[in-house]
Amino acid sequence: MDLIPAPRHQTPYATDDAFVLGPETTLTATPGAEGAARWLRAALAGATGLPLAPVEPSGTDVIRLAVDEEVARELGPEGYRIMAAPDSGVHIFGGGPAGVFWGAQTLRQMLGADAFRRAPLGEREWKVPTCHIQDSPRFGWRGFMLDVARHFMPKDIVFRYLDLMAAHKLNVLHLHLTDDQGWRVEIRQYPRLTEIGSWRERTKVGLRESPLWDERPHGGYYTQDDIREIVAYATERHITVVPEIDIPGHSQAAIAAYPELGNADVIDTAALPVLTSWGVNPNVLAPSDTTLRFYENVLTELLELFPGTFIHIGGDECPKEQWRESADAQRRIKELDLEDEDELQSWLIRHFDSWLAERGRRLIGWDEILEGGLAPGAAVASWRGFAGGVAAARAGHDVVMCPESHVYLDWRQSESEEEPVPIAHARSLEDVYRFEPVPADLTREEAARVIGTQANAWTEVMDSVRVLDYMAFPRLAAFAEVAWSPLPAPDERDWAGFEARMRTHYARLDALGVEYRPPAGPRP
Ligand code: TNX
Repeated sequence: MDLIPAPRHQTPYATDDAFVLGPETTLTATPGAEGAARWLRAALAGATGLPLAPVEPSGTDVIRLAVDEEVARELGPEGYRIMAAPDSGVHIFGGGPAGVFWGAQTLRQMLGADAFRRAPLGEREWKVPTCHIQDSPRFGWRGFMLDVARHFMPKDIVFRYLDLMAAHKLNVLHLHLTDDQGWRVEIRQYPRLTEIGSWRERTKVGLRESPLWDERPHGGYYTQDDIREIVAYATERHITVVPEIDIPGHSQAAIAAYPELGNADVIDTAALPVLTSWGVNPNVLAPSDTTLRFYENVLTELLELFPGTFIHIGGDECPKEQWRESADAQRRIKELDLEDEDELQSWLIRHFDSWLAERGRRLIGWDEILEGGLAPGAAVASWRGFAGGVAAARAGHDVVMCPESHVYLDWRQSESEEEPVPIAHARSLEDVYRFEPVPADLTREEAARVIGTQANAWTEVMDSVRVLDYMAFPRLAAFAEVAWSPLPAPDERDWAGFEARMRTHYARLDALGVEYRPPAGPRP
């Protein structure tokens, strides 16, 4: 069956002794399992052409979906159990609605690669091998970050990736919505954020010496209704969408729209365009009351759109030169009795930490938010290696491990010159498969602070879904197994076994039309 991610327990299976789906097969769901049943019926109706009617089951020609208390106790809300046999049908018991849904995803994989197509190929036999599966995730946060700021990804790409995430049992979509090069979400109170901030003049696709030019302006944004639609689509798939509004660095698109947000006593902020180059940018937000009120208002609108607990406020790569030169910023440091500019950034982050906490939400930020003192309720996304995450876990903070060294999907996949323009060094599929999110030197208690892991797709070098597919897959499949399955230590992982299962998985990705990097390299 070659399931990916691998389930916790799976009995040997028999394809010659299988439950066969037919025109009479019914699909039933008890309360709590209807959502998964709706998804499964729609997903399989495309490929199989079978009605899978939701009528009361008669006999054993049935797929039953149910929420089950015993499974909840033993495997948690995301856990599930599948029992399949020709004489009893298929049973999917989930610990909660999410567990039933992940079980339904597993069932689709059990049916074979053609179950991933959108329309039937003709007569086919749809077999569910006789077996018993028991499964539950290792981490609660199994994330994928999509940078829609550097290159805007229209919402159909987001829906596509939500489907791909669900197929791999990933459950957090982190949308990087703002950066120097673009602002991608409608804010009613500040229309210039999208009127001005969502478009830029032509930019280089790639870094420094790259000869590639994208000879046209680039832009786009999501309306608030688009966001509601994305969040609803994600929710149906048990995926939480975490929005990121990056402050106080990576904010030039916002300053281009509202120059009063920048350090106007240091530079002419009114002359700043939406940035057309990449990298770390000195033009950062002023640490002023104007900035605080502005972002409180932005976040107020975002809280209406994104119901999840966590709001990401960035915090990465904020050069402090302008704050050092700004009389206003220096006055603020004195007033607040702070040591330096790092503490000033920390003060800004703390402000939003308590602002969010008062509204029942939690702040998450990149590991730079540790510098100058971590806000009390903050969770940390550790990207510059593991050290930030380790320090945060030791200080009792929740951590999402996403070190660039292992899970940055904009890094090349081999040293071959023929790889598409990448950001940095080679990180192969095997490197990702051997990624261990919890450093061995953490105590049990500290390790429990690592609430999950995330793979990040920064899109400076990805200007289309084709390049995104190539960079994300197959590595995202290996990452999903790291996030979901209880794998042994990196050196003991069964890489050959994973590669063998991937052969079946490539056929699934082919059926879905994913343009993954071929295992033989850029030119197979
Ligand atoms: C660093 S990761 C950044 C991003 C870039 C990325 C490229 C992080 C928090 N900041 O702005 O896109 O490197 O790999």
